[in-house]
Amino acid sequence: MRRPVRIAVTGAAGAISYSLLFKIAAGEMMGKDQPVILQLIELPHAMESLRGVAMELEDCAYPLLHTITLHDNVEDGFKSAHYALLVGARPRGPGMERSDLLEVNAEIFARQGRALNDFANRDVKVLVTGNPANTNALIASRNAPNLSPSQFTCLTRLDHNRAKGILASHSGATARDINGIIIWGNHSPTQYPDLHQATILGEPALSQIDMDWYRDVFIPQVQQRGGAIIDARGLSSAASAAQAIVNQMHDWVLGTDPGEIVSMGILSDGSYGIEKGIFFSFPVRCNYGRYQIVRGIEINEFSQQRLNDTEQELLDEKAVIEHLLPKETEASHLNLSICLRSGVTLYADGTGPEQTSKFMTTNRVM
Ligand code: NAX
Repeated sequence: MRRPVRIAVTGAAGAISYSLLFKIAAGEMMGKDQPVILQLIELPHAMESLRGVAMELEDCAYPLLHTITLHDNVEDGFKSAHYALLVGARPRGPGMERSDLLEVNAEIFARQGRALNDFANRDVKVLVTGNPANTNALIASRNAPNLSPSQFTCLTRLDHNRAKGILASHSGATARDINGIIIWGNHSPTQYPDLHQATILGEPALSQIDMDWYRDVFIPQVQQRGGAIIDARGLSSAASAAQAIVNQMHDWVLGTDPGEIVSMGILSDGSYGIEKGIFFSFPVRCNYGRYQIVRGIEINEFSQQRLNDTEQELLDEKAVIEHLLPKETEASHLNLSICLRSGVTLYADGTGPEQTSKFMTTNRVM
């Protein structure tokens, strides 16, 4: 049996976690041979509810569930974590402006970034789900000066899966038959679900569906799917969000299938002209526990306009919380580029992890 890995989860008594934790404990995220330690974190007032969730996890008698620990603060909860799933966030309250929402969450995620920096494992992998996910990821990452920004991602796999599911239903294919879906940008209604690279059973998707349907039905449907689920169910998407978290972490850690493209919110390295220093959803492939942006995709005028819109929204979000971003991490966030093939994380300014050993040097940081 392998050594257990430590997975910290915030918002562990919430709706998403009520699906997520059981999937993780069942081995769906890290593999069926990987024991897990769950470090569950909640706000102090939700600890009793969290205790109930922990009892249920215990009652499932999962063979892979090594230990469960409960924490009412992130400093304890992130200790030695190999993976951190930041699910909890402050929801938008009545009368709250979007800028207020950005600011209150900025404080939460700044603290979480510092705690990850100070207490988590050096190669921790972080996935931010709590909304506004892209900007929260930026705040956490900017507050973790000793971690690489490439250790932070935000969840756009739900949007990716939604696009795949909706296209499958419309075309009569199954989700398995579809590849090449791309979600660009923000996890918000400005995101751009791009089908220009998508295939259905190996043939271009856009040659098999009506362009008007793509433009006027599909794109808004994917963009507005979260709202449609709230309208229908009276509650926000939880089980599908949990599935997407499992998918995104699974692929990041264990790799994507050969030829498969997935969407992940990651720090922009300037690819496709997207301004550096914001978390943006890109098409990626994963291997060796790393991700790399799929390059060389042609962007037509239709797509470019949509990329610009969602990029602008992220720049506006960043402007609202700019004063909360530590200056010391600005350079590392503007200089990142990741090369999957060599397994090396490069910094354009030539800085990188220190080379100290006189016997052998590698500059792998993750
Ligand atoms: P719930 O309100 O059911 O649960 C959130 C839990 O987080 C609560 O139990 C709360 O006590 C806890 N919490 C809040 N602040 C915390 C903190 N600072 N530390 C630890 N725990 C904290 O929400 P749920 O439906 O589980 O959704 C969680 C988050 O995911 C929300 O922000 C939601 O907007 C976001 N989503 C993001 C998605 C994405 O694709 N990126 C999709 C699904 C979801 O809407």
